[in-house]
Amino acid sequence: MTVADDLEAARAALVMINPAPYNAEAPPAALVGDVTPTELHYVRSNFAVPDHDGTLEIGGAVGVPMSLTLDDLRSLPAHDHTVTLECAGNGRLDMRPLPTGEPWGDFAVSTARWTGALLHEVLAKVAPAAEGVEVVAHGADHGPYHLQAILPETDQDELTFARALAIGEAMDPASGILIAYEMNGQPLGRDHGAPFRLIVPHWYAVASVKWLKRLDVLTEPYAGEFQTGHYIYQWPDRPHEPVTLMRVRARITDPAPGSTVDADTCTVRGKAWSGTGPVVGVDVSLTGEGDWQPARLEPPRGDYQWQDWSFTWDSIGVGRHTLRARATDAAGNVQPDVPPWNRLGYGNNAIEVIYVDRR
Ligand SMILES: Nc1nc2c(c(=O)[nH]1)N[C@H]1C(S)=C(S)[C@@H](COP(=O)(O)O)O[C@H]1N2
Ligand SMILES: [Mo]
Repeated sequence: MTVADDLEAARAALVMINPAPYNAEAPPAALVGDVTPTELHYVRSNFAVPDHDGTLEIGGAVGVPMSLTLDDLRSLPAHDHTVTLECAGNGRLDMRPLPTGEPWGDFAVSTARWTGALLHEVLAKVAPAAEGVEVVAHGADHGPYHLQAILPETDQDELTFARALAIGEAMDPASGILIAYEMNGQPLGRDHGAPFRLIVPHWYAVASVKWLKRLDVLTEPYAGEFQTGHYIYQWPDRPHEPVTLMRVRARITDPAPGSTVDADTCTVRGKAWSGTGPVVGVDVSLTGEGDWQPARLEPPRGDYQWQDWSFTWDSIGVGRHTLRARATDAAGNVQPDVPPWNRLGYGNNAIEVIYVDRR
């Protein structure tokens, strides 16, 4: 099988947003289970799928620079983390005026079981210098970035995807960051970052650098295009802020939007997640106004993944109904009614509204 066939098969079940670079949403079925089947996991790439030579170079301000292979990573203790990834641009299409950027609907979110070595254990081997402030991760992907760069100093003819994390976060065992080489028990596929990638739980997925090629410890903050140009909330009325943790959000997975229910009772189901969470409450409204009623929320099955919720909807009258679901997290964050508009269209966690008819 050629590489092209391989990718084609891997992409067959997704909803394409852009053929090149390939960007595709998950179908609604991706949100039903605890874990999204690999072939239903959304894909977001800024450049074409790159070749990767199979090594990870680690350097910069470190005592012991290293080059690691997949086998080297596999020889370290393996950890499984089930992680919900959401693109910061998910829901961009719902913002007005419409921001520039990939036109994502609401399905650039999925959950997979990732297996790999812990980033902090790998970094401990290279002995980061005391003056280190950030770790920058470079992907193997690169290419022209014409008409897209925000920073004037960006090389628009040849740019590489790179993102930095604070060294404290990268070295903290509690952050759960993986250099992952398996997804749902299989070697990583090419669209998802083969042979290995970062998985940074709780953050918008831009932090989870695919096709990981280099890690460098820096003594000055990193200011590349994907760090300080893109992935910045450009608020209309307050200072710009970097995109970091996923904002609290609930989705309704059942009934489907626009569907018809036959009985006068039905179970409404969905998912909820937050990077500043866990989610501590989901409320449902049947009026389109306030009147929030508590849903039943399942406890988190892990530290980094979405939670299930359900709500018994009784005495459904014949006709059209609006259904809304709103999540609140442990930090007290609650979803807004209206998307928090920003120029590049990130972080839309507005309350979902669907319509359902009772026959
Ligand atoms: N090297 C590299 N890593 C990357 C990206 C990229 O363009 N290049 N895109 C990021 C963004 S914006 C998202 S949302 C996630 C998507 O991961 P997935 O395609 O496995 O769902 O990868 C992140 N990692
Ligand atoms: Mo993203």
